[in-house]
Amino acid sequence: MEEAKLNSLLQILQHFPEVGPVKEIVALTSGLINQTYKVITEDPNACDYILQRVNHQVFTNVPLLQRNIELVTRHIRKKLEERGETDIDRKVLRFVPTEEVVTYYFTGEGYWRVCAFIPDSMTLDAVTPETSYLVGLKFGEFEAMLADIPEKLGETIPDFHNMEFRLQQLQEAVAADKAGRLAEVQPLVDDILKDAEEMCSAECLYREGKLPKRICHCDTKVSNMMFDKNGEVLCVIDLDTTMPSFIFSDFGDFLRSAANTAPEDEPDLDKVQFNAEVFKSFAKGYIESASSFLTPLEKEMLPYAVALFPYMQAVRFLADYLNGDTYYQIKYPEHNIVRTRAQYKLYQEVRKATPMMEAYIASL
Ligand code: GN1
Ligand code: MG
Repeated sequence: MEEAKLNSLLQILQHFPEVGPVKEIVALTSGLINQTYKVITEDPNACDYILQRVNHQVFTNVPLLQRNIELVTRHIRKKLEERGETDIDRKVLRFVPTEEVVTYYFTGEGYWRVCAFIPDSMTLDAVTPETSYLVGLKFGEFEAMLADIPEKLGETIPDFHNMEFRLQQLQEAVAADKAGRLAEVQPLVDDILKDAEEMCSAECLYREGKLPKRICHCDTKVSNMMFDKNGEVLCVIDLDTTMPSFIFSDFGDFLRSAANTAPEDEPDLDKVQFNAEVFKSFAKGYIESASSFLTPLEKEMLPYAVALFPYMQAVRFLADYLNGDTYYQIKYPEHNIVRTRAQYKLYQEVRKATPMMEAYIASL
């Protein structure tokens, strides 16, 4: 890392008095939205940290976002203490306060935060049916622990997983055709829009008072879960989108990455298949720990959730492609349309698997 960059990061760290003398700062590059660094301290017995700049173009209200995170982590910590858990700092994230006793520092240009790094932990890029059962248990438990949080959390990205809103954004992108790409993708747009009404059923049921919103993680991909060296699940990370949503968000978005046999941007559509074994073990774990709060309708609609997320992601990638790639970082010009096709293919595979999913959930 160049000297000037390092010095500016060290200067930011000065506002977090807990952080001791720093030995090294390493950039971590896996996230697409925030900038992330690992801060290694000089004292080998002292804590290391994760330093992050929160993207405030995407998360426009960082104080609200950090307030959500503080409330959520405090509530989970309390639950773990009440249960008599040991080693709690490995089971819930701990954000470090600034001298102003908030958990973010604004430099005038950007918002920064510091989180204690959990030693001997790792993330995974893929799951086996065995790990997805444990991850299912954990996500259900995460939601169950937050079911009685007394404070009201804000929406860090309003309408984030609102299918009607995402379709409206797509319709606007189609109408504007800013990048002149519509003609080339019109057949795909038509195919996707055919299922629009059906995919919005959660919003309709919500308006009819039949579906609740609960505190969900809303970014439950495989890589947002920490494991210890033995592969045991420790905790959920990346809490930026933790907010009120349908429980479909966590169930569906996890399987969108975990039960896809290919990456989310796989160009060879034959490789994009739905892994039924991962679905079954995740569903089993999730329903086990979420059964304390799930309503019969929520449970019955879990197969819909599995279809909803690749569908929503296809809609979001397609809108960004039509808008000229302004939201998602891309690695090549066609990236967003390749992603769209891969997510739409996964959606079609999930639809084919729906009778199997319904029968399996009914059997639990
Ligand atoms: C974004 O940056 P990352 O990978 O955590 C997006 C998710 C999408 C995902 C698709 C705030 O998440 O909603 O599912 O890309 N996050 C935001 O890979 O838009
Ligand atoms: Mg994220």
